[in-house]
Amino acid sequence: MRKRSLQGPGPRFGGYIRRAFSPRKDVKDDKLNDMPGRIIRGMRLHDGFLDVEGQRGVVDDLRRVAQAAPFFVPVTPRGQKMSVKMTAAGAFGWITDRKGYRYDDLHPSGVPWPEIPTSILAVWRAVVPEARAPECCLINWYGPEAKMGLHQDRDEADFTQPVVSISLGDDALFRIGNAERGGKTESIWLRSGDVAVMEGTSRLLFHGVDRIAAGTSQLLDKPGRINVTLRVVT
Ligand SMILES: O=C(O)CCC(=O)C(=O)O
Repeated sequence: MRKRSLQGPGPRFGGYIRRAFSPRKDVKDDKLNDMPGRIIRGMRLHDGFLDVEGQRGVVDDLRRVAQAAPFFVPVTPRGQKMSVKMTAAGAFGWITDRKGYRYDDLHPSGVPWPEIPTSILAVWRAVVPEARAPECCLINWYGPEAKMGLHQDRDEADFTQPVVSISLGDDALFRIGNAERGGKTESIWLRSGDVAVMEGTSRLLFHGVDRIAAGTSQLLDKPGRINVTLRVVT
């Protein structure tokens, strides 16, 4: 399939990924292990993984993706509009409409998805160096009122492969639950530049976003949040 190249001015592998990980003072019970990042229910959270320059670079690259593959309002199989807008890059985009949840190799307008920007691939390689290359870079736009219900990421074929999530813009209250629906959940604030990895025991945990704290970040040109999730699909 023909793919348009949408890379920015070039990889910024040098300084934009923070090498010094300092746990936040507001975070209690940090359980650090041999890789940087703290563990919450098996999910690895790299606080402040991207510095502001790195975040801006990723946002610029995402603007180019959205020019080629515009954000759309997804509709659940029951016909309910989701509150986030979505687009994607990579070989596949995740979509939902009356026909169901699925990966598709075309944007709903019929054009192929753009390539995953190198600035985003660099994050994947840094945090999950052993994993296969991501095939989907799902991009969610949260306006101030948007949220995402508790769900599992399970439309992929190989659950041994991780899901990597990058937060940009306003803070989000992220809820993480269990491998089955129900039971106790835990909530944490995800902030701009944070990177979360769900793999192993956390790969199939229910998770969602309860709310956005509008105006907590100046990264984007309006209140809201972008979340990027990278997945291996096949
Ligand atoms: O916005 C987030 O942090 C989570 C996004 C998510 O759960 C998803 O795209 O499946």
